[in-house]
Amino acid sequence: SIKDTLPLEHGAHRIGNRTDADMTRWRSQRLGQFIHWGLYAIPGGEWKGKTYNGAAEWIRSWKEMPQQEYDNLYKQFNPVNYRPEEWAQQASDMGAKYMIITTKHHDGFCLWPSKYSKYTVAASPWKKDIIGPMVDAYNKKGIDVYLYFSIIDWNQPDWRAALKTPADAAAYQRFKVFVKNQLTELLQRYPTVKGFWFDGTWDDSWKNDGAFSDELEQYLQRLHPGLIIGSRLRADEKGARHFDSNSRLMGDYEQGWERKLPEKSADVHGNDWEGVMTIPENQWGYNAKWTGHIKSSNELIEMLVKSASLGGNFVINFGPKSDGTFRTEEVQRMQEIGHWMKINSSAIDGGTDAGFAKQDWGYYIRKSGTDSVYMVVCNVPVSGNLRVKLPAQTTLANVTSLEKNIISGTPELIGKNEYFIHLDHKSQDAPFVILLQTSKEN
Ligand code: FHN
Repeated sequence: SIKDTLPLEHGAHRIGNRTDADMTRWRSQRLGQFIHWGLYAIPGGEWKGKTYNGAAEWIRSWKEMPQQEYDNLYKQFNPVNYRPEEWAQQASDMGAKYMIITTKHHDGFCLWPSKYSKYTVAASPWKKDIIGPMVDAYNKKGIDVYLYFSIIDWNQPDWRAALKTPADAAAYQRFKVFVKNQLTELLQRYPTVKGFWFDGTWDDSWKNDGAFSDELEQYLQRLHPGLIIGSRLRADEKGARHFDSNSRLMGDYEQGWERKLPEKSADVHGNDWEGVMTIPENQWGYNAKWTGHIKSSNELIEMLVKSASLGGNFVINFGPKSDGTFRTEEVQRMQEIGHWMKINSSAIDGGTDAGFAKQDWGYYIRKSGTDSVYMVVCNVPVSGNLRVKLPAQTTLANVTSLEKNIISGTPELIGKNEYFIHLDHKSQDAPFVILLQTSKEN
């Protein structure tokens, strides 16, 4: 609920979603690939025989690992098997339409040879830029690239989580110049990128400087028209994040859906949104030992479907090994999701909330701006009957399944605007899709 009671200088500057071509494209894409890659892939969640229980990319904050040892890992960064064309090919085969790469995570190590830092790939045995060849390879496959950038930077002496003294304030002033320089550098080096994916913006130092993040966002979007920036970057002048103190979304889409998804359309308030998901529980960077529940391809497909049905994008995270290859579990999921997408992607691309009453068998997805509604069936009823209740004054004009031999006969009218679609066989090993063409009653 929008209160709109406070006059805000650094709150939301736009009401409603962006309607320009870049954001329309983002909205049609729906499936993305996230990649967390950096020095943390070298220890992979282990140090001197001990296992770190947190997220692998946070191992530097573990008391068992001396920070100095972490900060020297760059001397071992040498991904001799890094083949960006293969990465792009497998992302494309998975059906990803965009990707997000960690140019710099919280540790501050830059995967591009930044002229503003000594802690970059240039100082590693690999020496070469990682980002440029990646952007080129993915773009060649028609995949848009977004740059993840952490504001938290454990390597910069001027970075502060909080400003307690005048010296802190002076250091943070310098840090802000450094951030702006790096971001400008990234846009100049990689002009085809579509946006920044900001992270590490929760510290007091950042939250209490809403004026800076606001000016920075406007500056970046002037420099690179169309640039997409989610709601994690900014805080308003009262320190409210994502949504300003009048409950209006800041940034181009809601970026707070991390390892969780909305349940119903009311949860997203009509805003563009994106969910990011790990395959294991909370591991973004490479961890040699995945523990706990590991999501199957079908689970991830169901999450993708749910996201599209609620008008959002779904981004699956991968954490490559330090040599530049992907673990088999990840390769397998990319292939399985890709296999599913080859048959069913028309239900996902440009998908949005259908506005139909939810049914227990799964999710409805409307092809945006059309009368085509896809049913994605994730739970088959033992009766073999799929209930479809259309909105008032709507009739079912045509029903087809994207895979053959799924539907038996024609839909049975069982009530006003209500049907059973009968299944030919009930056993399925993956979600399946039925396309409904509806028309308005005269
Ligand atoms: O701390 C990070 C984490 O390592 C990872 O990068 C995720 C991705 O959304 N973001 C932060 C936690 O919110």
